[in-house]
Amino acid sequence: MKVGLIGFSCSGKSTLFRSAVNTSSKSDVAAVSVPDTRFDDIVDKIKPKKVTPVSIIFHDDIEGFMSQPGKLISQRAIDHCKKVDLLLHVVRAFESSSVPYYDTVDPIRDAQKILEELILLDLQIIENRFDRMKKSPVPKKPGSSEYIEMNLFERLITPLSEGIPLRKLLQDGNIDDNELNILKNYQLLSLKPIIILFNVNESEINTPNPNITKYMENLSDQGITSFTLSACIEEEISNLDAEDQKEFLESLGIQEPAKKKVIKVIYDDLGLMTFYTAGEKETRAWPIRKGSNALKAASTIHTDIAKGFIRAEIIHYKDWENSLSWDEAVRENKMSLEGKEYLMQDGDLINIRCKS
Ligand SMILES: Nc1nc2c(ncn2[C@@H]2O[C@H](COP(=O)(O)OP(=O)(O)O)[C@@H](O)[C@H]2O)c(=O)[nH]1
Ligand SMILES: [Mg+2]
Repeated sequence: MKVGLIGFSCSGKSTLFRSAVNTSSKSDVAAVSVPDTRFDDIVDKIKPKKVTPVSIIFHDDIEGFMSQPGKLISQRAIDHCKKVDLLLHVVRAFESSSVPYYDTVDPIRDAQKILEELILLDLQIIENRFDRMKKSPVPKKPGSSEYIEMNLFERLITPLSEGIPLRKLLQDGNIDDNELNILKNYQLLSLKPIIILFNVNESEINTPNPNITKYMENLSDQGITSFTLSACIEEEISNLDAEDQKEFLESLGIQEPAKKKVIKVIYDDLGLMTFYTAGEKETRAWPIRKGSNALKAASTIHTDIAKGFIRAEIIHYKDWENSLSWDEAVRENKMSLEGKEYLMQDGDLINIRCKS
């Protein structure tokens, strides 16, 4: 799972990137572990030799938007957006005379500009493809994939021209699974989940500007989650040890760093949940799409395990929580034996019986 930070230059992307990945290195790609108290508890009890939490790969955008005069997004920035699964748009909402900006600070304008630009880029691709298909002399048999694609693209032009992102059309059930598979070939940007982070003045983290709050409600109606945070404060927090962090958060009147909340939402927006394999050699948390079955979980672990699948032993974390070990939970009848079609639940611990 790749997450790409996007936004105008000097909006605070790299500051946030450093605070999320806890590094001062110059690399623009880094893995971040997903905070998970259930996993911490499992590891605490099992004390395995190796611990592997779920991680998300963050990609900073070194260049930022508006790096070319007259062009909102450079080809490099477009390619950066295409290669990730979720866009994290950092919007400048802090004032600073020492940090230059391309224009006055106007967070709503910037957030809106980028949302519109992503739609326009998709519209161009879809219109071009539709025109080419329409002009092509090859007949398109009703029911063929070309036929479905041409009809789909024709249908998408109007809503995109009206500023409706593909993400919303999908959410509202206007794109079916078959059509979604076609769209996936085109790396369309308004189809990707997006989260907007308003990087506000340090004094405003608990009392954001009412215009921003109102706009955030508007975004929420469109199915877009947004947060206000201060990149500078996040960076300060990430440089403190656990004890000092707690004190600092209390002094700011906040419970947890924004980073934690944002990672949770990223995970949710990507449609993911977690299952665990709790071994003494290695205890690992695995991400899986919500609605996946036990066979999918097996293939996430290893294709050979999926091939030899016999049964899945499942104990849900809630049932496992008060047991000291897997064996004890089994003795207490907390384990169920499930087949390939069993629908995995967020928090399942799994052990797969398979032919080797
Ligand atoms: N006052 C203030 N300055 C910030 C904040 N976030 C970033 N900056 C400063 O803005 C400048 C640009 O930040 P950077 O993270 O490099 O922005 P990027 O171009 O979007 O990657 C740096 O000097 C940061 O210290 C903030 O929340 N408040
Ligand atoms: Mg940067």
